[in-house]
Amino acid sequence: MAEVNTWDTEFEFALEIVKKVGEIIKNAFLRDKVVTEKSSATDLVTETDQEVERVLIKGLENKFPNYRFIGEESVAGGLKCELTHDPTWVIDPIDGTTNFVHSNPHICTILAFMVEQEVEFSIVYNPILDQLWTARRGKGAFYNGAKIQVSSCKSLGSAILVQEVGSATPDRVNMLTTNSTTFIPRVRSIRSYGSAGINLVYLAMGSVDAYFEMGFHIWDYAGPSLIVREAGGVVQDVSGSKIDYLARNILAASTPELIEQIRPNISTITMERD
Ligand code: LIP
Repeated sequence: MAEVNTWDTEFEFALEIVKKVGEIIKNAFLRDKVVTEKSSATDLVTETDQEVERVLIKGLENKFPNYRFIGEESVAGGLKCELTHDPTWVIDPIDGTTNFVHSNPHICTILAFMVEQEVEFSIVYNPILDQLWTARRGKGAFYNGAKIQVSSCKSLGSAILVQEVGSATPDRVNMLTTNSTTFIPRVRSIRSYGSAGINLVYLAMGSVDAYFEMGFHIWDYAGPSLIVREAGGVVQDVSGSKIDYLARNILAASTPELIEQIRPNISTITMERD
């Protein structure tokens, strides 16, 4: 029988390089940033995002010359977002760029490794607070080396739900307003950390109980969704189907009971696929 590849070398190397680029982010964190608007004034990129992505791609490419890349800033620069069955690094150099611009520490680098369109392992690192979350398929989820698990929350009335403004297009603002009207009276409270990666790893470690978002991209949610799953959480498409990494949406919760109380009440928008 053929031996199953556990991608140990890739995982160890990825951990090292994510920590290394954390130094670049840390050094720039309290300084003035060079900021450019991408699709709108609520969709930003800094020179540090671009530098971190360049350093990650160069380092990973030197070590593993045959693997493909999907990187947030490379796609913003005009490259196609193409997910094939080949081994692929999926990169968000700084998730929570608006937080970074404002020197707000809820940021992270997200690095996912996908093979056959499934996430094999995932690394989420907040270099400012030195917080590291990792998961490998079938091997559990970890925060700074300790195994983590989602909360046991089953009732919406006892749940903390995460909602994000994201890039505030008129249709997203409408959707958020409708969903706020629906959910604020039904949940214990709402949080918004400004980074999809942080939202999902907080869910994985039981700090919040549920989260849904529409309009973001594969680099924001593919990697961290494995961490939620490996921590025992449920991750699916907002329509209730299997998660689709190019469909730009996610519904994640600590228990199936919560998912069932949330999904039928979500107001959705139609989006172009990645
Ligand atoms: C952002 C997020 C945020 C989400 C935005 C956006 P960026 O990523 O993680 O939580 O709401 O849609 O994608 O641009 O900071 O890497």
